[in-house]
Amino acid sequence: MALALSLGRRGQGNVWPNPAVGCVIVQGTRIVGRGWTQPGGRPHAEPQALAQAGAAARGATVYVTLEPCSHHGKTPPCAQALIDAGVARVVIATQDDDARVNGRGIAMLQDAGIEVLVGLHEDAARADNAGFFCRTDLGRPMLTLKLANSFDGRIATGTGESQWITDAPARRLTHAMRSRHDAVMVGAGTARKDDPSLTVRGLGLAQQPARVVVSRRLDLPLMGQLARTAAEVPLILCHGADADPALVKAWADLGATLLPCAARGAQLDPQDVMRQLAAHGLTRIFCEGGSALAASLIEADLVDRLVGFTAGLVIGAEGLPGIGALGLSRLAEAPRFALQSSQQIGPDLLHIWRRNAA
Ligand code: AOF
Ligand code: ZN
Repeated sequence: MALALSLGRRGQGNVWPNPAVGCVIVQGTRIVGRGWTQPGGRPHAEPQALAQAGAAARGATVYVTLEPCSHHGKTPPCAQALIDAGVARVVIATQDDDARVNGRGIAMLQDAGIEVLVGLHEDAARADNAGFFCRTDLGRPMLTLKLANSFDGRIATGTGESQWITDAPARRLTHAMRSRHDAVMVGAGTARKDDPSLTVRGLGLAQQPARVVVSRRLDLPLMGQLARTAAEVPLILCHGADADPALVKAWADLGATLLPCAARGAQLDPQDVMRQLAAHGLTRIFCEGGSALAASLIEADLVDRLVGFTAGLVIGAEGLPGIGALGLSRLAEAPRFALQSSQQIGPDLLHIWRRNAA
């Protein structure tokens, strides 16, 4: 199952809206098939592993990180494929919460006389597919907020200089983290100030994560990096219903996907932004700022994971904070996260914190 989990993780960031599943087929003491969900979400993991195993699947044990599907979707049900192949035993890490499956895959296998075991490495399987479960159970994507800051929590000097606070190894790791998410997200201020491309560079990726920009007015540079790359790498713009129709059309003509979202005061409603992104199919989002968007997401309790890269640099009170005002007066009101891991990356410190089940 540990091998199936690591195979499954290969799909993280490139199988949305589907979960990233891994499957290993064992005949006696020999691994005869290995599979994982393919880019775009199909084929599923099991038919990949079954194709490799061929006739050796008969009487074999199958380790799969998610309950095999029971529905006729764009592919036939994986549970049926396992039954047809004549496997003897299926070990499943966790049940599929998708309403079309939800225990029916397990029942199909059992009804066919196959021995089924559920729950092996369940916590790891839930964590690896936290984005998928978040979308199916809560109707929103899993959200990671990443900040690169100084020892005193600043992300730039008072004049806005921010390149670079952390060293090259941390920045390389950030690109690897982007690649394991369905989309990289920033607010309009960051898109205007930094003119980022938000692409993953230097990893030879076949499929880039989508880029999401949250901008109520859509007043983003039409000549910048995002506009230039809109036709090559998916660009999703969350905007308000009151955005200038000429800008909506200009961005659509450039190849961007436009998602109208509800407003709340002067900003877009972060809950609705997440709902619309989930409806578009996104399951794992990596938010890289800026401070206003980060604050609105934290305030709405939508942040599942905090990823911090902290440098041994002290900027002082004139420096810019990574997260804007939350309007808190009491510590008891401050959202608390639990430390998941910490590690030295080159000269910097990486620390990861979790809020919910992410
Ligand atoms: C599996 N193995 O590798 C994956 C599964 O739209 P479809 O037909 O591709 O179905 C998508 C659903 O199938 C998805 O919501 C989830 O329930 C399941 N994903 N199932 O047996 C896999 N990726
Ligand atoms: Zn399937």
